[in-house]
Amino acid sequence: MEQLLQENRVFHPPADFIKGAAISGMDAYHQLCAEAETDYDGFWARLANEHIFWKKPFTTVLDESTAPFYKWFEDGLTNASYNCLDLNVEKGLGDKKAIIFEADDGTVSNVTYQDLLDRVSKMANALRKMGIQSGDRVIIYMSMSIEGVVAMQACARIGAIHSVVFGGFSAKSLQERIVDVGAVAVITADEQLRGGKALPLKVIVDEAIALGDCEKVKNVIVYQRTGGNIPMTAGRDSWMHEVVANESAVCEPEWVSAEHPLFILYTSGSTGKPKGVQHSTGGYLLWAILTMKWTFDIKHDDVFWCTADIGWVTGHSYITYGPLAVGATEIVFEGVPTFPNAGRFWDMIQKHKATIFYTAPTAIRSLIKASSNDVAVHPKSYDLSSLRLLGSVGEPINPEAWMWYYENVGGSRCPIADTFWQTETGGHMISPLPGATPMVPGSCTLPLPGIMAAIVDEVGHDVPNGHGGILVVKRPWPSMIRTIWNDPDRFVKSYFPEELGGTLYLAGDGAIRNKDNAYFTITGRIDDVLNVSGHRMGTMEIESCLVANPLVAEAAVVGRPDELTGEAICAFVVLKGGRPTGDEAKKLALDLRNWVGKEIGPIAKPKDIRFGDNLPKTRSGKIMRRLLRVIAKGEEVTQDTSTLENPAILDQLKQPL
Ligand code: 6R9
Repeated sequence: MEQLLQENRVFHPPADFIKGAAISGMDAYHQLCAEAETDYDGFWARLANEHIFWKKPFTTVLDESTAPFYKWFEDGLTNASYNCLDLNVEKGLGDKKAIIFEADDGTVSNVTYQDLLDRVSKMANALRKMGIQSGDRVIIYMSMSIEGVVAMQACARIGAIHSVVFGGFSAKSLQERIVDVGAVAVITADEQLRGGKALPLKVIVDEAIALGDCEKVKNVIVYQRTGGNIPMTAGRDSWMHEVVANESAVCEPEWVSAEHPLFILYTSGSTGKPKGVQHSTGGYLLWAILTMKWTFDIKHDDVFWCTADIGWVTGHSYITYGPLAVGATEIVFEGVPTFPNAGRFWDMIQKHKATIFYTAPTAIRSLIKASSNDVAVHPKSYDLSSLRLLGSVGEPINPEAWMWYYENVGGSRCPIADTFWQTETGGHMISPLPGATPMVPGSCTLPLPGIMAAIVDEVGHDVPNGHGGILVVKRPWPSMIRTIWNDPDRFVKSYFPEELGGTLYLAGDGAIRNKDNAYFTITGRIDDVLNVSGHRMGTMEIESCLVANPLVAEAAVVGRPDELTGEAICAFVVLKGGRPTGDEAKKLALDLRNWVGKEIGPIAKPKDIRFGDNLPKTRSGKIMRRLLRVIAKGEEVTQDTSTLENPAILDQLKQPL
């Protein structure tokens, strides 16, 4: 154990993997990095010409004239859906399986590239018939399904900008996004099935629209998943199967500038409301393709499985766009990893002969726990010999979980790509390359070729290896965030802060590079963003929600380390009616948890709630979160509390309910 935590074990990629890999060996990696260093524009132009179909070729590569609003390949015309579907059919892959869909109950259905092209074209024609045009925004509020991918691709085909909202989000969260993005249509399903239970979707869309300011929404298109009884509003709502029924399977794509927005995806920032991260078409797609080839070493015969939801960026880049753009066969899974039992992932890998498996540390940790005393759901009870590569994403993977994943899932033969990236980066930034980079458990190793990642201090100066600092990217890259929808000032302030000189992209994570090999290790967020089970949440969002409850006077939210979910949410709450105790406190804590679940979504529910007569504040009235973090961890406060106005409050807050 000691040994593992010191991270001094190095795992080399297997020789036969190196032989066939897209980037084969460290020399090949260094060569690509050198090409980018020597001629940055030339490097990206070469790759964009080799990997993307351009209806009209670009003549400019990187335009920095309005930095940090960078533009890439701007006068080139392309279409993401054409690159993902038509191109593969034209290459003769029409009969190849594009998606193997496994439903919650285990039912399997397959679609080929030709099927998918037909379905996307019909849906795109239907959207056009509703008057939806290039540049219009469409909200997609669906669970994992072929139809979800079809909806996204259909938007891309006609140049409409999709904004997918995770199916677990509340009516309020959905409404805020509908309003902020100015959506003209919502695509949803009657209900979703997860873990054997039917959960509402369409009813939540109705609730969201009823909250107001959604007048722009002229159409709600409903995929019939369960056949559950749901209300339909005449003149606004229609069934997906009905609107596509008589449409042609031929749909001319909208040829858009490489800079045309492909999607907007909301994510948590450190303060205020969620940010609508806007991505481009050309640069984004280029990186989705390249990382499929470089990080995942995707080959014609691979069966690729990314377990993410389409509501997260991982589902965009590594379900809807990347795998299809490279003509791969991929698995799309509707359900949850623990239903009907915690062997579901292993059973599916065995059944579908998955070769590449990409999941999150939180899932790995929960499956380690579930299989520790139940051999039936342990990976060793399944035939996982089809696997050749594993991936991890969403949060740091601790060395113990890495080792378990490597040995038990990968049979000590599969490299692990620990991919560090963000909603804002569009695709992988720092990751081992499976046919090149020697791996160290817990380290995401080295930046991908062309990604100028570095570690700096608070004023933007480089720090030497071995010293912790702030993770930045020094040069713009094609798949980077273009702006925050409706809020360009916030884009500049959040990602290119003055304090760092205004030209460095600030990721929001702390990191350190190893002295010997310059490997990166991510040490966690430097802002007030929590990472719970790989999901980003702002402490402010949860605090505002708690304070919006009529009983609550004040609230402070912090994270504490949690074995399963990485971080857990702890809320310190002051009630208007005074501090409750005993059963009353327990009941109120439950009510507040449910309140947050209803207002934001179940993943935002605080794990711990503590009540106090007050919160620890400085004399100038600032809540001292560093003290709350210590208390949340259950540790003794040894820090200086001399600036605290009301030190006695700490003892009160230490007491669990
Ligand atoms: C893709 C995605 C981004 C934040 C990021 C960081 C954390 C993601 C990680 C990782 C360590 C990794 N993160 N991958 N930390 N190692 N391999 O997760 O996007 O939801 O925007 O979250 O997640 O803190 O800043 P997103």
